[in-house]
Amino acid sequence: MANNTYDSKDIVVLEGLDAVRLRPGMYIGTTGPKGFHHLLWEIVDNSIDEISNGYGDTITITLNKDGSATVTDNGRGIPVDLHPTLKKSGVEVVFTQLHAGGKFNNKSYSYSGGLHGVGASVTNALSEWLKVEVHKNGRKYYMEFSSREINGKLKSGVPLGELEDVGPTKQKGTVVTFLPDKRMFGDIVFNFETINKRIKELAFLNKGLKIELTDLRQDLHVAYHYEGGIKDFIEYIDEGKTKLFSTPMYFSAESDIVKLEVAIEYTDSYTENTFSYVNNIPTTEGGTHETGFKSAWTKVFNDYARSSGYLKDKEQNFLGEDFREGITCVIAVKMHNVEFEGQTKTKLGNPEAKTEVERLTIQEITKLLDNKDYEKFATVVLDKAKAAAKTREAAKRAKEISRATKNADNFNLVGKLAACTSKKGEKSELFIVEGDSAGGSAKQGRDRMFQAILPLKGKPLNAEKKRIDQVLGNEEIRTIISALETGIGEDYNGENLRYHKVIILSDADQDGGHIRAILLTFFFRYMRNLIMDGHVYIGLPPLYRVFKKGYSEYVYSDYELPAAIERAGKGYQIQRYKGLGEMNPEQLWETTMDPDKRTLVQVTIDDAAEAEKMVTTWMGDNIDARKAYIALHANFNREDKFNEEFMD
Ligand code: TTJ
Repeated sequence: MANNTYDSKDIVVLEGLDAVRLRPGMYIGTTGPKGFHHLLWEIVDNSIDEISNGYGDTITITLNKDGSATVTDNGRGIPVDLHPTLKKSGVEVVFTQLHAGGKFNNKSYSYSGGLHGVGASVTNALSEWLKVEVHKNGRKYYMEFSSREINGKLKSGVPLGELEDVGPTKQKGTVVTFLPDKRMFGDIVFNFETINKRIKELAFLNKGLKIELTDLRQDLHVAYHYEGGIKDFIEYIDEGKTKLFSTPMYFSAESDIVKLEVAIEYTDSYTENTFSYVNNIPTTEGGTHETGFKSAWTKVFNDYARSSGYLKDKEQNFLGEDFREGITCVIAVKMHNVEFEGQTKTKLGNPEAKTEVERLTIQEITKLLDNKDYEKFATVVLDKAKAAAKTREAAKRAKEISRATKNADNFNLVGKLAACTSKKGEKSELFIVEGDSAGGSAKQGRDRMFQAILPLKGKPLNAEKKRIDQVLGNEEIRTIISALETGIGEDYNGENLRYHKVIILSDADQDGGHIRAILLTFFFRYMRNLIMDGHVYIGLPPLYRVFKKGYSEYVYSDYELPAAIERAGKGYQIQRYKGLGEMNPEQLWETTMDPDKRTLVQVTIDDAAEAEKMVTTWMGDNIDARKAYIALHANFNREDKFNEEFMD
């Protein structure tokens, strides 16, 4: 604005859709890629609602060459008749009326009809244009909106005309095409992988739903359809794991408060993997529904152990965690008026979800356990719990060791750690360096003010295959645990984190990749929040140095090498670094450690289920599955792709 003085004519009452453009954060969280894709999910949600209410079975998403996206379904179609009080067609209401409140992540989802159109107006408000076709009662209706300047002011999502009957049709359903507005989102475009991952999850969560994605920009097409729903989801996550019972246990139940679906399976692993959802939204931080389920599961199986004589009178009950060792579990809840809490607003807060999920779970498993077919399942659960309880005792001892490392006499364990001078965690970095020789160079080359070095001599053990007591018994792992000062597992406390950047520095070869995968697996299993909170990084060492008299350039990938050679010109030489150990301290500093010059890749986990599958496939014991996975994701080891391929 040219001048900063205000008078009364500048004070406007924000009306309708224009409010969305002024405070996009309130409606879509951010105007980054996440908010951009939110526009699409607002539309898709409507179609999912329609289909889960029993109307239609197919959703298609098309990413068009002009940057717009088209969503179709074969449901009943948005209402076309006039809204009695608003005197506008249903279509116009859906796309121009802001849903009251409109606060991001605080919507009351309609899972069983009634509240259609929630949020679609937000997509319209933030689009350059939006076009709707409704196929209903044998007629095709059309309406178009655009965001454009009217009397010198940019107005959001204004109808170009009324809803029109444009002729007969044999189809049924709704077709919406919209172009996100560059004035809001700049150069952001739809990301095939982001959408692909989410629709796959939606297909698992909504059994029977057929969902297709076509990317016309790059000629890609995928389609998902799971008749088994979350049962298929479990089988997908556990592909390649050794199962203790032939098929996942599954039940669903409904009351006037919640609709509940659970699938659960035991594998021979030692960790718990629970994925919960509310209204198709992942609740990464868990919440009341998860608590209710867990409490029911523990109660039912302890009762069963007593009544069947599996637990003798004087023996103690199993703990909840004993029953959850090696489980993969998907809990999907649908309910109204959800409240999300927690740091990332992904924790369900509604107290009634705990009591209802607990009640329904007890009721349903009790029914299943009366069935002879599930006798074997119950035995699997109890045997697993018994083994878990036994190692829990051993783990307790090991945990005491881990806690003791926080005290004065941890000298032995952190003996190899070269600590930094600064005591401020936010400023401090820990380099976990492969090999003693590279570790030595890193110690000499570092800025000791804020950079600590921990050399790893051998390969630390594979966290995926060991029980917690063995993991904690490993010296390399214990050194890492004591250096970070957070504790592990349920004891993990991010506030005590000694180094806010934990940087894994390993060679750019197979062994280095393996060490990196082992460390990430350990963090994923025992310090997941370290990754979630963005503290874990991969350092990228150079692969080559191209040099001649008076010229030197480091090259970080094969792909960049030809250009570097060209820049060097005649008479150049190439030094190829086979490992970090070949660099002297100065070189290591300037290529890999100096914050002004280095490249770090932050490790993130957006999609915990996919990351879980990735980690088990990569680190678990099913070699065939691993080979298949590597073949599919061939650039897993390319650091620049790390986020996309491994965790993100
Ligand atoms: C609501 O109840 C009366 C009959 O129509 C129901 C309805 O609105 N169904 C409906 C809406 N199906 N699909 C939509 C829809 C689809 C897209 C792609 C976008 C939007 C905003 C709504």
